[in-house]
Amino acid sequence: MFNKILVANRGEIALRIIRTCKEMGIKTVAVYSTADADSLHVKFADEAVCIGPPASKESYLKIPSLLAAAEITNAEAIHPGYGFLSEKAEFSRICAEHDIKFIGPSPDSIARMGNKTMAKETMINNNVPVVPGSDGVVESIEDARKVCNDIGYPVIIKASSGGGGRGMRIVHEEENLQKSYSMCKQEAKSAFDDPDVYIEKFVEDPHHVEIQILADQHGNVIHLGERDCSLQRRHQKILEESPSPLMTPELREEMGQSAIDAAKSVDYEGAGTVEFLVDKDKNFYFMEMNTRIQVEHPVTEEITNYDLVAEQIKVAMGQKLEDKELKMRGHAIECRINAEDPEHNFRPSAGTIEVFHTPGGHSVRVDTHAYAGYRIPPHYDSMIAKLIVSAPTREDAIKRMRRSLEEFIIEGIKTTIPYHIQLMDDENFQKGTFNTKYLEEKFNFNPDK
Ligand code: MV4
Repeated sequence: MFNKILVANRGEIALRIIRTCKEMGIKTVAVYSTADADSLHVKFADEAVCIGPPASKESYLKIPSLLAAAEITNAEAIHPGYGFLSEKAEFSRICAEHDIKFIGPSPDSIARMGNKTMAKETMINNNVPVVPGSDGVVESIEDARKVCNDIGYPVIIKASSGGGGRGMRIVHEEENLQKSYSMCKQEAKSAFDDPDVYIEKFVEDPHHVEIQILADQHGNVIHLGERDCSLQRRHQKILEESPSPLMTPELREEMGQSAIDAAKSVDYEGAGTVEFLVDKDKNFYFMEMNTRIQVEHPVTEEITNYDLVAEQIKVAMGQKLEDKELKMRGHAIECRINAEDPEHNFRPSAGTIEVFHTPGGHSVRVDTHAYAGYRIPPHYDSMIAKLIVSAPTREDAIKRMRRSLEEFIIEGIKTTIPYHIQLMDDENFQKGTFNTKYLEEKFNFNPDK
């Protein structure tokens, strides 16, 4: 058993991790930048170490400061949360070199999934379905032309070191290929310091369905069903749910097995998510694997009864996963509450929260680091709370979410709560007929409602 874990993160996820540690009898060390001195994760941890100024690069991303904090507090393990250093192979490696257990996969697993062309090749070799496209990196415009003529337009060019929607370009006709190819390479070089790109057939109007997996150090991998994350804006997820409205038991079985195969192919350890696109005929294709705990993990927790952070810690300590049948009960939905103004194109809304009344009642969960009087620092992302509800059916979960959103009173800043309320009332959302295009191209938020 670990005696003490350092949480290398901030905000709601730091608090989320600290809560599970407390329940497991593990001491916690929080780290914080000077901008987060009044944050709840600092208050609720057993110890806290200031690691630098507000800028992430000089605090939450600064590996030497995090290791120094772990060493002076005698922490045996580091939980990276999501974002920041959670998917940096180098951080996983340096932790290992200092005899600190990184709660997550090995540097090698992270690196093999982080490079998208390498990941795709690994999937092909392990019979995980992928979108037809180039055989690895496209080295020249002549190569690009040949690939595109073979697979047909439209195509999508993606940066090998990209991911999460960064560094992609859609090309509808050959006329635009040369320009898009060279621009994509240039952008990839400046954004990721890696000009490599690859090409895929562009899947029109896809659904985003991801499978949660858990892997122990003994080669056992299980899946915990899916989350539908199709409701996004500018590659930011807005709402996630489980099960997916499009899922069938047969498709879940197939996608679950593919996700397990994906994890096994890189000797994965810990919690991970395998992201798939699903097309209108319910064909599914591997997109990428996220080698961290994700923001939306609570929807899986609420319907499977697993504490995913506890599972991460247990497998990191070398425990074996129990091989029991997956039970998914009911339906869970998560709305991300951001400090943004939906009436003004979601511009960030900084400032002090004056009133903060959280909803409650049956099967309502609020994961947040915010409170009345909390000043939102402008240096980090805008998510201030996650509202998660569950109910026996999707219809009931939508009703519960709507009433919980109305109970959630935040004053002093603008939030995305009004946007979510209108989404709950939307017919297509209620019917489950939406894909990744829906929020940006079809759904209309009415500020006057
Ligand atoms: C695609 C695609 C269509 N065809 N690949 C965006 C995030 C990254 N994980 C993969 N992404 C996409 N890859 C092919 N071959 C469309 C997207 C995409 C998308 C995917 C999931 C959720 C929202 C999206 C929004 C725009 C594009």
